[in-house]
Amino acid sequence: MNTIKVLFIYPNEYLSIGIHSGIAILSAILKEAGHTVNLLDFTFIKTEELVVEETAGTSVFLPTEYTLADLVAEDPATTLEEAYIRKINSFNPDIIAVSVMTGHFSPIVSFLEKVHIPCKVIFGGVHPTICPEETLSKDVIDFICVGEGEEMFVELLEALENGKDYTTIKNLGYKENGKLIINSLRPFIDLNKLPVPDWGLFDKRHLFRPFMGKIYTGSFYIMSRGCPGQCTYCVNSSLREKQKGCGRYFRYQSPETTIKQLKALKEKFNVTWFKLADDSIMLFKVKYLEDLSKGLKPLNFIFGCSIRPETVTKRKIELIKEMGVVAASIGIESGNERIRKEVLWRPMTNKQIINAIKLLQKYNIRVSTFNMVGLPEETRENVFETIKLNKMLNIETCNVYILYPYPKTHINEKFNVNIYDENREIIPVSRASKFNLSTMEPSEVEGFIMTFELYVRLPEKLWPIIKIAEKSDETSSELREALQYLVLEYI
Ligand code: B12
Ligand code: SF4
Repeated sequence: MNTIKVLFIYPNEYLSIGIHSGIAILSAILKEAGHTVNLLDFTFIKTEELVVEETAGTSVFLPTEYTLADLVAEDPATTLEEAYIRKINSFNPDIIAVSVMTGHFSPIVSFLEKVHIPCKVIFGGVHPTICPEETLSKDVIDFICVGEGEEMFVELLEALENGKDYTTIKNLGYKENGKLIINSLRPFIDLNKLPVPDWGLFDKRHLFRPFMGKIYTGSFYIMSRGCPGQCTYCVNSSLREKQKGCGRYFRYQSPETTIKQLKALKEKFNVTWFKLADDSIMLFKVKYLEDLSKGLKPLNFIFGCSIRPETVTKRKIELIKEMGVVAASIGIESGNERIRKEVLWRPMTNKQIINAIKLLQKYNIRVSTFNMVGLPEETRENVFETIKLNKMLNIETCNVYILYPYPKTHINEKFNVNIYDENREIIPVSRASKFNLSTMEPSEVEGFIMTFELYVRLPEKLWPIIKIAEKSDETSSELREALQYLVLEYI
């Protein structure tokens, strides 16, 4: 072998658009090391007819001249197997590299068990990092990457290329005579040494961004790794624990690196919009944001970002506004302070959330919130506290999810949740209500997913009607449609 041919697989959901930063960084690094990289991305493989549901939330983005549905309209429907075989035949990889979150794990393992695999397979990403033994125990997987992959993957490919010993490579997991071996971890890498992520590996449609009636070009970009938070439903505590001794867990690159990289992405891909994927931009120091803002302002980007409400200050908001931030997402998660503090370990008060959101709104930054239902100890009344908090803040878009007890999180361990079904497959995120962690029935929790935004956006007088729409029968579905229409046309 001269150089190694690496085929990344991104087992993403259909049309869940956005460039995967992990794969894009690894691809740039592998190409720099002289390898050939290709991608099998499930995002645009049209396996089913697209159903575009216009939800109340989409209204804030205002219609644009074309939609994502238009972009895929001409795509021929195919199966994932056919797409895989075509790619394998045309590229003929030496190694298949799969990046997985927990939700992707069982489907992609079953997929690989079904198809013919012509070469070695390595898995990396959040799931192999938090559940290394489980991942490596699968017959179809030869290697895993635990934690950061930049240096490990280059060293592994070099060893494979030259027939050298790979058994001492840090962050690597492998099998020896059927035994699972997971090597120790290396120090965290210097984020300032990372190359510009290889967005060119991905389908251009990942850069499609409708916002406020216009279409922008761009995707996710991340300046930091880790998070100082301890939230009980999040894998961060477990990632921190696992990587103890690797260096400072919450780490970030310099503003100069960010400015240089965003400039390069603008030149190459005509980028006008970035979603900063860092857990909270407010965690960066004032001086950092000053430098960032100074360097980014002349580039005229618009940005979306995430914000932890208790970290907000007026000065930091002024700076992000100056830099081009036009939208921010904030995790409310629960409107009940006790649940938020004692169950979720999110110590911020309602007052802090209200002040943070009002301040953002004052600076004309559009706010979307993240909320959860189905929380341990949660009652129907508590859900209405979350709804009312969103309502009083005039939130333009609220996202709501059912809490999923991801492996190795505090909640998973406290309630000893088994996330596997009878076939040892991970229960999908779409069936999270089945974990039954709250005081409500799973059907009631699912009902809130379908109606949460209607409760937020329609007057309280209509709530008894929305309650009828919480059910999953046909009449309720028609009623939801009528209520959605009401929101879109009149509110
Ligand atoms: C941006 C982001 C998103 C974006 C984009 C996702 C994406 N494709 O990158 C969007 C908004 C789409 C998203 C959605 C979701 N996300 Co998300 N997301 C993130 C976030 C904030 C940053 C990811 C990132 O860019 N990291 C930086 C890159 C460089 O790191 P990385 O991907 O881990 O890659 C490194 C290593 O893992 C390794 N590596 C990764 N892959 C591979 C492969 C190989 C072969 C090798 C060798 C190495 C390797 O090397 C890389 C470089 O060091 C993370 C939290 C976080 N801070 O990581 C959550 C996170 C990944 N998301 C999470 C979740 C739960 C979701 C959702 C399920 C939420 C929901 N309820 O809908 C959805 C799933 C959507 C989907 N399509 O599947 C969880 C995953 C938990 C878990 N156990 O799986 C995380 C960890 C958040 C959290 N703290 O709990 N997410
Ligand atoms: S603030 Fe967000 S990323 Fe940080 S621990 Fe909490 S949920 Fe996880």
